[in-house]
Amino acid sequence: MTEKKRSIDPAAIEILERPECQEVSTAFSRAEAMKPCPIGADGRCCKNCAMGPCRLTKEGQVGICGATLEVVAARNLARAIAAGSASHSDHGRGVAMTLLAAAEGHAPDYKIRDIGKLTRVAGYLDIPTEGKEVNELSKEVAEEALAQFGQQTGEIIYVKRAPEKRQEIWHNLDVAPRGVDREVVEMLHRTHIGNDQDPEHILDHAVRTALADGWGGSMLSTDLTDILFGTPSPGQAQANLGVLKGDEVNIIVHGHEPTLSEMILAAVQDPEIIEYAKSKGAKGINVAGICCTANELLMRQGVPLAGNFLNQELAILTGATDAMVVDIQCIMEALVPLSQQFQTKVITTSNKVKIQGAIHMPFVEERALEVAKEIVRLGIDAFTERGKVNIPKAVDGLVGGFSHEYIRYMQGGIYRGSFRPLNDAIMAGRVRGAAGVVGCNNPRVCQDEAHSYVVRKLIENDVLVVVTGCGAIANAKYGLLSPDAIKYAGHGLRETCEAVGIPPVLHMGSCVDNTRILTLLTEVVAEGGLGDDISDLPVVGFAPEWMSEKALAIGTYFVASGVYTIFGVKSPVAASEEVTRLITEGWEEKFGAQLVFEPDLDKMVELALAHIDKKREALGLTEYDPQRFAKPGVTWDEVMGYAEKVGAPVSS
Ligand code: SF4
Ligand code: MSK
Repeated sequence: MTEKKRSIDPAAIEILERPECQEVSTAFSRAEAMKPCPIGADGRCCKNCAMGPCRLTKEGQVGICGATLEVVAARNLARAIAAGSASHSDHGRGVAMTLLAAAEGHAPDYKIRDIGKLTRVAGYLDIPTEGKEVNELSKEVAEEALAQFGQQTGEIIYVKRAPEKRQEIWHNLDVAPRGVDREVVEMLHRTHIGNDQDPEHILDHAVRTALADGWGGSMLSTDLTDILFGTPSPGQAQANLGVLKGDEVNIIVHGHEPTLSEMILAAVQDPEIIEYAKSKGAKGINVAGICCTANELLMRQGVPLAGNFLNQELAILTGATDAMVVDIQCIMEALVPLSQQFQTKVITTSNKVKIQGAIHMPFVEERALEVAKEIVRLGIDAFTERGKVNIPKAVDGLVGGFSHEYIRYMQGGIYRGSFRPLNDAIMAGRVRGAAGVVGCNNPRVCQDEAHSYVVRKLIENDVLVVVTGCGAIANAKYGLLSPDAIKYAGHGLRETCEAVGIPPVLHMGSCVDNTRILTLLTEVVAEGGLGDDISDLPVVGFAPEWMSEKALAIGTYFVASGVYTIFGVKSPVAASEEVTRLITEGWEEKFGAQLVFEPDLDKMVELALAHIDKKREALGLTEYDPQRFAKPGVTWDEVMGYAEKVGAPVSS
C-alpha cells in the first residue's frame, strides 16, 4: 500500500500513464498540485460571517465573536450534514414530483411499474388502498410524500418503520425529525452567527437533520423510485471503462437521478434513433453509467458501470465518450474544459445544475422521451467527430440488484421469505456479522484501494458485506460483486452464500439506497434472536474513501440508527477533542454507536471486527471461530461448478 499510488483501477492506471495524458489536468493531478488547507481540514476555520474567516490555530484562541474551537468544529460538521441531507432529500422530492406528474397524466412517458411496492408504500404512509385505481393511489402517495418535506410539526411518518426501541431513543432524546425541510433550514439557522453555541446542542440537531434524510427524504426517494421504475432484483452486468465500445456511440449517464436516464435508455431502443446512429457509421448505441445514476440503472436494467467518481474524467480521456449526460451531484466542473479537447458533449439536464460551457437541455417531465431523444441525437452527431479512441480493456463481471425485498425473498421465496436463514447463520457463527461499505472516491487516497481492501478482509473474516454508491462500483471493478468472490470468503460465510445462492458482497444500490440497509437491519431485528434494536446487531458501517457532505449525512444517520460507523481519509473535526468525543463516546451513550475516523486500513478492519465480536458477546452468541466450519475437502473447482450451475458470471 504505497501512499503515492493514485489508483488500483487498471483502467485508471493505464489512462493516467499514457504519454498523451501526462500533462492533462485531472482530479488526480490537481490533488497532487494542491495540498488541502490544514486549518480548514481539521475544522479550525470559520467563515460564517464577514468578521472572519477566523482561523483558530492557537491553544484557547476564539473567533472575533468569541466562538470557541468546539463550536466552530461542531458548526462546520453540522452544516456539512445539512448540505448532504438537503442534497439527498431534494433528489427525493424530485422523484415525488415525477410520480405526481405521472399519476396526474402530465408525464405520459412514465408508468407505474411496481404496483406491489406502491401498495406497500401506501401502507407505510397510512393511505387506504382499497378500491383505488393505480393513478389515484400514486397521486395520494406522491402528495403524502411531498407533505413530509414541508411538515412543520409532529414526526416524519417513516420514523415508525424503525425498531420500537430505536424510536424510543429518538423520542427520549427529542431528535425525531419533524419535517425534512424544517430540519435542514433550522440547522442553517442555528449555525448562523450568534445562535446555537453549545457543541452538543448543535450536534443533537445535526442528528435530527440526518435522520430526516435517512428515515425521510432518502427513504422516500428509494421507495418512490422503485414504484416508478421497479424494485430491483439480481441481474448480471459488467463494470469498468472496458464497457465502452469503439464502434458504437457511447452515451454516459452520470449523477444521481434515474428519471431522465431511464428515458435515455428508452430512447436508444427507438428504431428511428438506432437507424440515425447507423446512418452516421456507428454499429449501435451503448449506454453506460458513472456514479449513482449508474447504480440506479444497473440495479433495475443491468446497464454497465463505466466507473465511479474518479473515473468521470478518465471516461472522456478514452476519446470514446460521445455524450456525457449529467443530472445532479458529484459532477466535476472540470468535465467541461476536458470535453472541449474531444468530441464529447457534456449535457446538463437538471434545472438545479448548469455548468458554464456545457450544453443545457433541461429535462421536462411532460416531454421526457422527446428530450432524451434530442440528447441521444447530439451524442450520435458527436460520434462523427471522434479523434483517436483508446479504450482500456479492463472489465469485470458482477451481479447487482439486491433490494432488501429481494434479500428477504431469496431466503425462502414468496411462500416463506424471511431473514431467518441469515439470522441463524449469524447466531451460529457461520456469518460473524455484516457490514455496509459505502461512499465515494477521494483523490487524497488511492482510488478504490480502501474499498476493495476492507471488503476483501471482511469477507475473509466471514462478514457478509453490502455495498452502495461509488463503493459498490469500486468493488465491481475487481470482481468482488461476482459469485466467484466466494473464493475470498471464510468457510462459514462461504457455506451460507452457497446455501442461499448469493455472492458474499451484495450491491444494494445508490447513495439514497443506503436506506435499504436501514430497512434490512430493521427486518433482521424483527426476525428475532439478535436483540431488539439495530445497535444490538453485530454490524458496522464504512465509508473508507468518503469525500462528500452527503457521506457525512449518511454516516450520521447510520450512527443515530445504532450502526457503529468507520470513515477513512481524515476527520473533519480532528482539531476539536471535545467534538471528537461527542461523536464517539457521546453518541455511544446516546445512540449506542460511534462515528469514528480512521485512515489506516488495517486498523479500520480491526475496529470493525472488534465491534462485531463485542456485539456477539453482548448477545450471548457462540464465540466466532474461523475454523469451526472449515471443510478442507471442498475445492475451488466445486465452488466454480456451483457458480456455473446458477448461471453466474465468472470473471477471468
Ligand atoms: Fe469568526 Fe465568529 Fe464570524 Fe465565525 S461567526 S467568522 S468565528 S466572527
Ligand atoms: S456518487 S456522493 S461520489 S458515493 Fe453517489 Fe459516489 Fe460519493 Fe457521489
